[in-house]
Amino acid sequence: MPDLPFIARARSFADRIAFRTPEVSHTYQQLLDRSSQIAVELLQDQSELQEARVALLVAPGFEYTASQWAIWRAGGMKLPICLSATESEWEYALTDSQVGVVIADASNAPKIASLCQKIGVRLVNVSGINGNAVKALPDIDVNRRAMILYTSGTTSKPKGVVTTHANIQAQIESLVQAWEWSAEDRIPMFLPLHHIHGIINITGCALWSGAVVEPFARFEMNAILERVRDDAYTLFMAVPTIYVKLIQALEAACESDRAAIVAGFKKMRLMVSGSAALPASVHQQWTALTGQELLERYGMTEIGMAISNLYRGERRPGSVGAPLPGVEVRLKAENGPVITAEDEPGEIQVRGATVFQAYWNRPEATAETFEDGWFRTGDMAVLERGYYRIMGRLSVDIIKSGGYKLSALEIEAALLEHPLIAECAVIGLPDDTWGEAVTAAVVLKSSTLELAALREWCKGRLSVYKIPQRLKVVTELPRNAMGKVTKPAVKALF
Ligand code: MCA
Ligand code: AMP
Repeated sequence: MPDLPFIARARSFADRIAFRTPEVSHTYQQLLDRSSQIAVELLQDQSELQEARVALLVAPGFEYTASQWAIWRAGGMKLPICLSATESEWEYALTDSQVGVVIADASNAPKIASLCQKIGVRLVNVSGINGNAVKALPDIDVNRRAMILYTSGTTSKPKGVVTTHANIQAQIESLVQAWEWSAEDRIPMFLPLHHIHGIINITGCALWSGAVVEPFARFEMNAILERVRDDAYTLFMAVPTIYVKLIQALEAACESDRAAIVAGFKKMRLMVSGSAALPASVHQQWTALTGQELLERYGMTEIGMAISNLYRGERRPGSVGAPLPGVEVRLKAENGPVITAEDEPGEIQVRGATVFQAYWNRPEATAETFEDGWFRTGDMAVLERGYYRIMGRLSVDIIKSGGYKLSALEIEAALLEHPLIAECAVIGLPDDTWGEAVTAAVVLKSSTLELAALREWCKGRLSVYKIPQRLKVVTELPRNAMGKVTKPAVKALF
């Protein structure tokens, strides 16, 4: 059987640079060699991992991707976990997916060592692997399961989204075609690598194309802007919050700095925004500042990217564009017909090779989310002059903040552990920087509760982006006749 396609492609780019940092560059050949070395360590005396789950807690860059490729080449399923998550969030993902091995780098291994010991999982410190790879690696079919990504939804705890190698390849090929990726491209990678924006749209497409990735540990604005000034990039992909922060930075910069940075942005061949709604005003401000027309696109963990404005064609502020190559999109009225007319809102439903296989160990949830073979996104949209415009979500319990999808129910469950909180309702309120701000209305058992104290208490219990930004103490939560909290009425309290 031939190599997995991404490996075969990497061989064809062997001498090209895959990753570049200020200190060191690594070629595609080095990526192949290192991944084979790590794969041998993962395999030990097994001939292949047979879809065993291997979690990845490695900083973005060469070692992260070498580890990812190692898992795949050894026949495992990759479970990337959030570097800044709390221990209980890690424990949930590791136990729910029945992970057998955690790969961590030297700086992260100590942080997860005691958890690995507690739940009986093998911890591999990737930084310590330096043997020569001598073992033949197994043949892996593209229809094998490759990845689990945990995504928040309408249930309190996140669900594991399972994709095959074929799904991942379809997601990458669609974007490579639509946005005309080539081996001449150079892109910064500063988004977290436990979500598809970073994994598929940036790193996956770049390495499929033979392009150069410059990894950053996080959104290190000053370092990234230095490289923009150097004309280091042809492409740039980010969430709306980052464009808001860049606009603020450019407006605050002195004339000469601003001119130098703007010149770098101007030269790029494409700048993309996604993961959350890009306000038309931000789109227009960015064009006014840099001359670049952002290309907005729409996607979801379960389906990769589905809809995009055109690379060569109209980029309409406030719209997400038309279906991407290989992706079928329809709008459907709830319990009603498929909508074929323009200007009539409906739920976005998606079909195609890009669509995930199942939620990990949740057959009912998987079945519920498909209708006649179409994946139900839970997002409402309307078709206007050939382009889709997102109108909102069907569930009030899903919050998008800084590009992260959060479950209000998960945050409520955590807040109810607070000794003073008797009841609570969590909502997302519009926020100019974060898209939505996590906001809590609480009924107390006694005493008072300040936002600062609540935020302090949440640290270590919830990831930073889940911690409420706004708080209101109320004597009772608004409820309907059935006694259920009405979230629109909760929003009206603020
Ligand atoms: C952090 N802070 C926040 C939030 N996050 N405040 C309000 N709301 C938030 N969501 C606060 C911190 O507590 C801290 O406060 C301060 O902001 C700086 O935190 P830090 O984490 O350092 O911020 P940052 O580095 O500037 O991060 C902002 C970010 C990051 C770069 C936008 O959130 C990010 O990388 N988001 C992207 C997530 C992503 O990739 N999503 C794609 C999912 P203090 O200073 O007081 O301590 S995939 C997806 O959605 C689909 C498939 C798709 O379509 O792509
Ligand atoms: P995730 O679960 O993190 O994959 O987030 C997917 C969700 O992000 C989608 O269901 C949408 O609600 C939202 N989303 C992604 N891109 C856009 C966009 N361009 N405009 C509005 N919402 C978006």
